[in-house]
Amino acid sequence: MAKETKNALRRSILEKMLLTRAFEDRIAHLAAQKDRLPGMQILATGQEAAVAAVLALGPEDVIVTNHRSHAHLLARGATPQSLLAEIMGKETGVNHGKSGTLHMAVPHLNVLMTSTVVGAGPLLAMGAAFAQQYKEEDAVTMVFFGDGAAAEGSVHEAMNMAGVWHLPLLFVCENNCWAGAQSLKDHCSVSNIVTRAAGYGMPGKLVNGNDPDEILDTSLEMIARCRQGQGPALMELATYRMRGHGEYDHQEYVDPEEIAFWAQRDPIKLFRTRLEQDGVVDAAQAEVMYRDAEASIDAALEFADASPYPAPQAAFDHLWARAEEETGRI
Ligand SMILES: Cc1ncc(C[n+]2csc(CCOP(=O)(O)OP(=O)(O)O)c2C)c(N)n1
Repeated sequence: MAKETKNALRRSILEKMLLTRAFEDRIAHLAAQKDRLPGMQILATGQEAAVAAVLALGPEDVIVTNHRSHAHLLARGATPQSLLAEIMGKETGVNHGKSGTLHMAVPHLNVLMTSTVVGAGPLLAMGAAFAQQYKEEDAVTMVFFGDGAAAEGSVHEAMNMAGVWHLPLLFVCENNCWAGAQSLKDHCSVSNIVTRAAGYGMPGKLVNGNDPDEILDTSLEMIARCRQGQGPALMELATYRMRGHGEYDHQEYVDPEEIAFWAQRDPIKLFRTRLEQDGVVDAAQAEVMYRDAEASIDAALEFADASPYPAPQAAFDHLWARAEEETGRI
């Protein structure tokens, strides 16, 4: 990839990381106020570098994500308005206020599903990748899941069949060291998920999950491989969950030194400094990006607040998608 194209991509990555942080900081703020947001809120704070994987995809590709989805959805092009309105249960939300935060789908952006059913994503993604292969499309599927999900039988089944059928499926495990209140060593027999790739006949790569450059390079390489019909691959992002499992969870069970260690590795601070050092953005441009992100969240909140709740009689609308109408696919 030409240097200028790559640097333009790196600028977009920083922009989306800043947008995600501004979006999630606002959610945390709203969640702390009584009766402002329904349900639980699960944030990807500290994991924003994952946007690099999404930005390595083309518009024809499909993504499937999990309950920690904001970075993925914003990177894919979902607007803060439509996501915030959804989270607030409003009619103008991405799923007309019916999915709430944990099950958002954005068919026109090929975001097939967000699921909080742990381990459900990879099997669904396997189906999407099978369809892409069957229809001889030049497209791939990328599925995000956590280290906790990697312990589910469904994820192993998906990896096995993807390996057997050489599906164009990129598994992206965001290993953020925790699954709910369980640490990795309490639920996983090996120290890294990536070692399991060999068992399913696919390449695996462990990357620094707080480094967007590493994620971008590995994603581009693995996506190209999938697109060329060489079968699935697994990328593990070694990262950290900076907030609890939901905004009610204040992480009393986590050693404060562990959180402090990872705070030093904040992916946004590190990437912003690197792009400034590389001359890809200057300090003033980065500041404008930050302010633009904040302003777009202000506007999104105004929009969501002013939006109506869905009418009770709409409860049975939009429950089933017509694939050909929603996505142009049959
Ligand atoms: C099948 C299933 N089992 C348990 C849960 C409860 N649950 C929700 S998220 C979660 C932890 C998931 O951990 P991980 O996959 O590592 O993702 P992370 O939250 O760390 O990003 C659990 C146990 C669930 N939603 N679905």
